[in-house]
Amino acid sequence: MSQLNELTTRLRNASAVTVLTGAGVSAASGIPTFRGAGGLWRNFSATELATPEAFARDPQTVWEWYAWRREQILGCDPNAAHRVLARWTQTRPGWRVVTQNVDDLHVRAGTRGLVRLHGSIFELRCWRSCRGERFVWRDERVPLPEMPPRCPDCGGLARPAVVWFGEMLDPRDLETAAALTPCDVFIAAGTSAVVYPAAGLLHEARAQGAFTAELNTEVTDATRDVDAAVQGPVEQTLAALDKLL
Ligand code: BV8
Ligand code: ZN
Repeated sequence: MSQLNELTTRLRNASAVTVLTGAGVSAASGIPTFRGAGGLWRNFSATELATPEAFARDPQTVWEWYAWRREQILGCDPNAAHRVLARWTQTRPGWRVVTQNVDDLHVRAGTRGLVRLHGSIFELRCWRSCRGERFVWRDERVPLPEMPPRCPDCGGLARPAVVWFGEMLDPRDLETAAALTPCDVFIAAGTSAVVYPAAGLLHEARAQGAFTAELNTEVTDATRDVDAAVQGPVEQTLAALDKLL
């Protein structure tokens, strides 16, 4: 039986399905992935810029990178992968999406009960956490009126309200995601599965008996660990799965 057929059969009989998404699901919308061709900006890699150390050293440059990404993302729309996943969460109770992406495309596609592990590129918070780390505000203006943007409360530096490398994820998000690993089917879609703790969710699901699958255009660190690896662009493979269900 082909990997796609086996995954289809498993999904048909599943009541709890968790899909972990990465940058690959937004590729077809025109947003470059981190490790793909478009992943560099002024020859910096994401792991060099998406850190509190980089921001402390040079907030202007880090904000220019985020401003460039925000402008790109605002010109992009959700693609078939986002739409299929959104419909699954709306029509199939127990089917959930956990995303590593900060581009808000799952939100714009209407995904119900979305778990965002790394925050949103359109949300900001105070660099000094003058009102606590959980005080976050939304600002979708492109370009931002002031660079770098300021905190409305203390007038100090604002930062993107995303989780940087070396920073803890919000324990509430991590708990919600972990509670979704005891499921019938766990799918890793469009992710290189190298960033933890997000990538660890696949192993947690497998350890609890889930049928695991990967939807990716290439072989990744996770491919050897999954029960079904369906190669191809996720915007096509998810649409094909949706038709077969
Ligand atoms: C933490 C938000 C612990 C920001 C992101 C050394 C020092 C410090 C930390 C570490 C270290 N070593 C390891 C760590 C832990 C680190 C980590 O995992 N590093 C990796 C690089 C090894 N993790 C962390 O730091 C995390 N925090 O561990 O804290 C801690 C403990 C105690 C005290 C303090 C802290 C925080 C990680 C979160 C980082 N933030 N994003 C922003 O976006 O600006 S991660 C960012 O990169 C994304 O959010 C995403 O999660 C990740 C990119 O991964 P992918 O989404 O998978 O994207 P990628 O480009 O890699 O792959 C795309 C895939 O799609 C590819 O496989 C490709 O083939 C496929 N694809 C492409 N097109 C398609 C497709 N597939 C299908 N169809 C297509 N069309
Ligand atoms: Zn402040």
